[in-house]
Amino acid sequence: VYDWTGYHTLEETYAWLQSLEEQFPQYVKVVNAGKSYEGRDLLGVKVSFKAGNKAVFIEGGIHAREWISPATVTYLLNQILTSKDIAVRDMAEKHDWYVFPHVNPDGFVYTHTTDRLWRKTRSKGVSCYGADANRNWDYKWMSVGASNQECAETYAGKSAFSEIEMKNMAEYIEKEKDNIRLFISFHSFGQLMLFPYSWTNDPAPNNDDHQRIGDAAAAALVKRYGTVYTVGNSYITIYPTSGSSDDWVYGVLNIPLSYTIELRPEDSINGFVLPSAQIIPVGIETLDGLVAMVNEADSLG
Ligand code: 0X9
Ligand code: ZN
Repeated sequence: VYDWTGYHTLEETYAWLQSLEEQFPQYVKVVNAGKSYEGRDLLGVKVSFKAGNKAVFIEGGIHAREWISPATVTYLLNQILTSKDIAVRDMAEKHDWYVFPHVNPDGFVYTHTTDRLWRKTRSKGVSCYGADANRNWDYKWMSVGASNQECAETYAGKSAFSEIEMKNMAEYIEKEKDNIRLFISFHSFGQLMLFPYSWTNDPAPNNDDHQRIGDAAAAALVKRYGTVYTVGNSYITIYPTSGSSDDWVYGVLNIPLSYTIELRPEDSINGFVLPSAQIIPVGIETLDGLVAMVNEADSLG
């Protein structure tokens, strides 16, 4: 059975997504945003308990080695579908959910077969493979915090949306954008809740809303096990970047709330390899944060 006591392969998670559609045919639809460079599907699910809800879009796995991201994303999805907790049920059923655990499937498979610490996509270049999928989106592309060197870890790609996975995800999100109020991209690590902009230090128009909603989420999350998150705009709180998915959905699609959440650990010699015993605690505390984030966002109207 599919559970959260260990990390899963792409195949296992995709099979689990398919099984959800069979288990909850009235609420869950498997959706496919297209193919990856190596021909894998970009699978997600759309969850809708009733018509007329605004949606939350959850992106996972854009960086291949950050295994706690897809693990947490699937944990949250499972809770949205099965939790009996009143606050979770209320949040779940008042929103539609788009959940894509693996937007960089080729990279993820490569972390299982060959190099556990692979970050990028797997498109073939002249001397190296892959681009940083979180530098490849078509908004302020290559303006700051990205590299034009093919072999660099933050290589932005030959051009904006050169990576087929990001082009396909962007087209999918754009198609659904009128429905989407909140976008969340899960990464690791650092225990941060980041919001736009990341390409400039100028505050985004709704900086204070982003800060307040992020603070509410961090305050709820810390109560569970004492895990401290720092909340702030991306440019200052982590470092300047451009061409990231969160800035694109905010800056180009005008989706009003957009976060990048850097999960556990806070700091470590090898922070991308989080012991699997932490998947469930991370899931539990992150669900607390999500409930508070969504409630606070809803109170904005
Ligand atoms: O560099 C990144 O893409 C993120 N850090 S990671 O260690 N997971 O690679 C930080 C992204 C910060 N920028 C935005 N949120 N746009
Ligand atoms: Zn990342």
